[in-house]
Amino acid sequence: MPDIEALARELDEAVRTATAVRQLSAEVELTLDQAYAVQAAGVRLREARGDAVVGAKLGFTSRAKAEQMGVSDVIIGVLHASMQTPDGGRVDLAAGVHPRVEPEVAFRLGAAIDPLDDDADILAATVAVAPALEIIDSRYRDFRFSLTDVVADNTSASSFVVGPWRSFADARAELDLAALDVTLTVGGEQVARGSSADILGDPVLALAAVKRMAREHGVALPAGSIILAGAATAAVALTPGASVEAVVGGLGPVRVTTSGGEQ
Ligand code: OOG
Ligand code: MG
Repeated sequence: MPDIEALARELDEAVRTATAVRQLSAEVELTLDQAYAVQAAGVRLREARGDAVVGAKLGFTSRAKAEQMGVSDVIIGVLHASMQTPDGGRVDLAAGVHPRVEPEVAFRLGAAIDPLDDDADILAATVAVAPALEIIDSRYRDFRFSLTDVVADNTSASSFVVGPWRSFADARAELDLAALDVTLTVGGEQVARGSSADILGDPVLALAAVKRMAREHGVALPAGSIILAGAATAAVALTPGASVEAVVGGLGPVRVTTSGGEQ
């Protein structure tokens, strides 16, 4: 039996010291359930430090991401308060191992959703939508992992930036959320391009997927939860002093700059 708590502490230490560790799968064979148990134990360690759960994220909802990382199953991870960086804010690369950025769509839940409640309507509970950037940072050497490795490592979650929120009802009435052009630029140069359709065919489908995955893997969806639907394009390595912008069609831009991390 793998020592779930010890593995969670090892990954938590890797986050806090920004030091890469060897892939867990090189030494222990984890089942998917055990990998989610490691993730949950890591969430408890953060909560014990006062770092509240503020939402959930999906990974590998686009072909571009699945191909980039060689993992094709959709995964769920947990977002904490300390991970949120304000729009236009700065992320310190020295606080990470080898951070990458990816353009996403974010949703916000007005009310808590109990994933075990068949009648809980996550679409009806969704009040807002926004363009977003996710900064992922695998704690594993060379940013390489198996499905269970990346699940245990809280799906590489590191930080995220949410652009201007707008009413979900208004956005759905005025825009085709399944056909928004997505661009990622660094220093004014376009480094990735895609469409919101690349996220499960329609990012709105991420909401039902989050509820299903949260039920399967014991993830909480408190009121006010921010849901990251997954990247529309492959992720791009961050360099020091970069100004990063994603534009998600009519949802508009979201920005972050980087500091630190000079080698
Ligand atoms: C895992 C996280 C994937 C996404 O949006 O697909 C993810 C990784 O690529 O390290 O966040
Ligand atoms: Mg992501």
